[in-house]
Amino acid sequence: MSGCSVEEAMRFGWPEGVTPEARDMTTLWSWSVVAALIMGILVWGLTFWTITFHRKKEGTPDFPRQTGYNVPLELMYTAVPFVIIAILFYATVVVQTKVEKMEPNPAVTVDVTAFQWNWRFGYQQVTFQDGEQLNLSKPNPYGTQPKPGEPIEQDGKEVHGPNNGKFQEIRDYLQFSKIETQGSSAEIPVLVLPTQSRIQFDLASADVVHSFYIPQFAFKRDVMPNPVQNHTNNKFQITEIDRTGSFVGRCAEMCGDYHSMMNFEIRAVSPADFEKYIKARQGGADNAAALQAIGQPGKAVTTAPFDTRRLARTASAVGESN
Ligand SMILES: [Cu+2]
Repeated sequence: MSGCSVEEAMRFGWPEGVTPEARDMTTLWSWSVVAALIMGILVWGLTFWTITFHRKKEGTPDFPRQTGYNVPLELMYTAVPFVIIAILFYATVVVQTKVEKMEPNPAVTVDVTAFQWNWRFGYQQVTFQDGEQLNLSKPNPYGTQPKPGEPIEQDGKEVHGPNNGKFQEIRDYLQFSKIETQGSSAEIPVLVLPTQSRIQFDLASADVVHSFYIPQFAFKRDVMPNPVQNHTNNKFQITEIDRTGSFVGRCAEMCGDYHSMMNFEIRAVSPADFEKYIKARQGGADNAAALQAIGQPGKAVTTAPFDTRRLARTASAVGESN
C-alpha cells in the first residue's frame, strides 16, 4: 500500500481537506474512529467470548465462575469510559476553537446569500498581496428595518408590531456588493477565491434556513434569515485554501422543492490571478469572462445545472422519447 492510500483509508470516507481547519477536523475524526474501533473490537471480543466459551459446559453441573460484584473491575469500567470521554472532549474543544477562530482583517470577506434555490456571492472587502484594499460593499436597496417600537407606515396609516406585513418584507440584514455572482437554474454560481489567504464568509438567507457546505472544507453552517434575531453565529473564517482547484459546494439543509439543485463551486486561484479576476470584474466583465481572462474555465466544472422541468423526467417523457 502506498502512503497515499493509507492516508485515504485513515480518513474513513471523508474527502481530502484543502484548509488547515479541514485537516485538523479530519485528524480528530480519524483518531476518534480508531478509538471507537478499538473499543468496539474489545466489546465484540468479550461478547463473543462470553457467549461462546464462558458458559455452562456439557457434563458439568455448574455455571462457570461468576465475576459479579468485583469492585476493582467495576471501578475500572466506570473510570475508563470517563477518561475516554475526557480525552475526546479535550481534543474536540482544541479543534473546535481553531475552526471557529476569527482574526481581524481577513484578506477577503465574502457575503453568501442563500435563497430558494440558489446562491449569490458578493465581495465585501478585498486586500491584495501588495496591500491594496478594496471596499466593494453596496447599500442595501431594500432600506432599513424600523427599530423596535418605531411606528411603521403602511398605506398611509401607522401600524405597529412585527406582523404588520411590511415588517416581514424588509431584508435589511442582507449584504450587497459591487461584484456579485448569482446562480440561476441555467448556471452554477462559481465563487472565485485566492489561495494562501485568510477568508471570511458572512452568511445570510433571504428566505428559509439553508446550509452552506463545502465537503473539502469539512465544514457546513446553517444559513438563517435574520441571523441576529435567530441567535446564529453567521460568520466564519478559514486560514487559507492550500491549493488551486475547483471544489463543489452544496446546500445541506432541506429547504424546499429544488433543494438538491443548490450547488455551487469554489474556484481557488493564485493570489495574482485573483487580483486580475477582481480587476476584470471591476472593468465590467461578467464572471465567466473574468474567469476566462485568467485562463480558467468560465463555468463550473465540479457540478452541472439540473433540469428543472420535472415533467421531463416522468413516465410521459419516457413515452415521448422515441
Ligand atoms: Cu437550500
